[in-house]
Amino acid sequence: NFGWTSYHTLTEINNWLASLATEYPKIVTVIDLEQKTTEGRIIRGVKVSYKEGNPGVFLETNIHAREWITGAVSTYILNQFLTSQNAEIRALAENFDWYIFPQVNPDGYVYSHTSNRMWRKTRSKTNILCYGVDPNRNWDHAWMVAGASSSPCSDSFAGPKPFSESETQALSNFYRTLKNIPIYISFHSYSQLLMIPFGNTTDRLSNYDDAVQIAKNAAAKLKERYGTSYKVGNIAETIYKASGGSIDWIKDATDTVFSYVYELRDTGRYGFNLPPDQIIPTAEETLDSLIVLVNESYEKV
Ligand code: 0X9
Ligand code: ZN
Repeated sequence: NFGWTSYHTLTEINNWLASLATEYPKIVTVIDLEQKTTEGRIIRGVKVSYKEGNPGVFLETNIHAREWITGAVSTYILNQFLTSQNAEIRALAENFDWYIFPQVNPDGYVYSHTSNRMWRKTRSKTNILCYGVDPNRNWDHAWMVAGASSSPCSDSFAGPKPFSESETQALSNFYRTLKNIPIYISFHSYSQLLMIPFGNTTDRLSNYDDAVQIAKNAAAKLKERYGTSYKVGNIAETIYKASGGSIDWIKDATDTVFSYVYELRDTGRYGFNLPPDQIIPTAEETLDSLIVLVNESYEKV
């Protein structure tokens, strides 16, 4: 049975997503992206829609394979949207159409289970010695401009060209087919940060003041439950310069008004190996913050 006291395999997650569509046929639709991964796997997400005409929110998680907490938190949130009796969670679930893709780098995720727990990248072969491209350096925005490597053996290898990866192609091509998605959110780990574009420059977005204020309000809400502190700001000034990330392309190349990236727990004690007993508390506090982040962002669209 699916739960949040341990981390799940890709197969368990994909089967669980399919089971939701059976259990909630009027609300949940499985979305298998048209393009498969390098190793031929399906990239599966769901759309949760309670009514016609809702604005959309897109949630992308685990683009970096080893960041297991991110996919665990997005499935927890998805489950809450379907089962919670809390009024604020119900409103968030029912007043937006949610596109939730828990595992957008399935090959890497499988590899992080079977071979190397610390695997980050995709599993494409650009070099005989070293596999994989950093899928969060591969999007076609300021590609290879900052904090990205042209060496196939590097963990931040941006790829031979923008959108070289099946996975970033699959996701960006699908995203372009969607309409009315004012908000995009990506979960990474770890560091406890909540950031806005861009990764290549500290230049301010036209809606920088709103985005930062909203993110600060969301981080304040997050802290209320367990005291977890998050830092807020532009990517380049908060973590480091890093270009070619998903939220930057989404903000620059599509009509999406607000895009955010979380770096979930912790700050380094366990790092990517966050113990499974922290899945539920991390998910609860993150969902607390999302209620603020999404509602306040939508007011400013
Ligand atoms: O380096 C990254 O891609 C992210 N940090 S992580 O430790 N999870 O790898 C930061 C993402 C910043 N986002 C963009 N550069 N768009
Ligand atoms: Zn990451």
